[in-house]
Amino acid sequence: LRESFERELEAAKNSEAVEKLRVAYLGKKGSVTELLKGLKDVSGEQKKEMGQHINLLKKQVEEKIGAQIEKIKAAEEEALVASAEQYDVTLPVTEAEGSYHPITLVQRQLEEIFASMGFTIEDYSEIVDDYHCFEALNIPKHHPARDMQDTYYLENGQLLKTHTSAAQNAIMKKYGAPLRAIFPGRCFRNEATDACHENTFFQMEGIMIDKNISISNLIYFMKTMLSEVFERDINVCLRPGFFPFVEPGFELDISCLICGGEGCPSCKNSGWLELCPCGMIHPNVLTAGGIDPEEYTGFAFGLGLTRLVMMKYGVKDIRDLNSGNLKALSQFRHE
Ligand code: FA5
Repeated sequence: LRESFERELEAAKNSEAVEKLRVAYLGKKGSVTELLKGLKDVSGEQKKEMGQHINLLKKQVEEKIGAQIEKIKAAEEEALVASAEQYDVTLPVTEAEGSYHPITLVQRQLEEIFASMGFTIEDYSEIVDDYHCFEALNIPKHHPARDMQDTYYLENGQLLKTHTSAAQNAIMKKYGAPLRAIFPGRCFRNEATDACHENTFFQMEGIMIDKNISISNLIYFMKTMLSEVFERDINVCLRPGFFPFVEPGFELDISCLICGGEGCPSCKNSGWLELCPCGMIHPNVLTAGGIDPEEYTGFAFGLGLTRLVMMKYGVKDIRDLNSGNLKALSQFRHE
């Protein structure tokens, strides 16, 4: 039996053939299984001895089949790699198939708008520490405001940036005042997703610090940004909002452009979408950034970039933007 098994195993060149062999020897009615069943008719010492032999044979058959499967898998993978090598990546393409992601398109448009108003564009890490994400923003440890954002903590004690405000302190320290900067970035929050919430989304932060900056400057920049991005009139609602790093703070909502303000899943049936919280930078935050709040004031805003893209392009479900669905994304071709 052992000999015939080894012969057949040698001949089994693909996983299907090995599986057939496994069934033929180890399956319910397989030869080895039948041998084991036959033990019931043998008695005494002989039963013990035969039992040991058959079990050893069973173990060897199992091991050899396992090894053969590994060998075949490796050969199949190698064949796959070899066939991939047949593509000639140096051939010129007849037509470019790629397109920019709509978030990239809107981010670039915003960068242009703000650069034309004297803002610099800053980059910042996605992995940050507690100090930058919270403490430097006037959110001490155990402050209830930390519960406003469900944070992903890393094993080394650092965390994934929950908001672009996490870069404020470093940028203030880098440039001092006066200062105008925007910093787009990806944010992460451990929250349940729905049509207007993702666990990974983009924001774009902006800060402007100078002598005599007031709420009217803030309103002017918000209005300019929105009218240039949407290229049409939109309804905006500015209402008080609480964030420990601004005083006073505001929520800037826009009338939902998916339903025209009637209410739909994209705006949780309210007709409005929270888009760009903002406010006057809290003196404690300026101080932590090395800027004297007696001399300088400033505003900050945290634009929900992914939501802005939803509204601009009429994307009903925010999750579509992270889906990587090329068919859906390729409609946003850049002229
Ligand atoms: C903040 O993150 C503050 N850092 C914003 C800020 C900056 C306030 C500067 C004042 C001064 P909030 O958690 O509300 O605030 O998020 C800001 C915006 O990001 C929201 O209005 C929304 O448009 C977007 N946003 C927040 N959570 C999500 C999410 N889960 N999915 C998609 N967009 C989101």
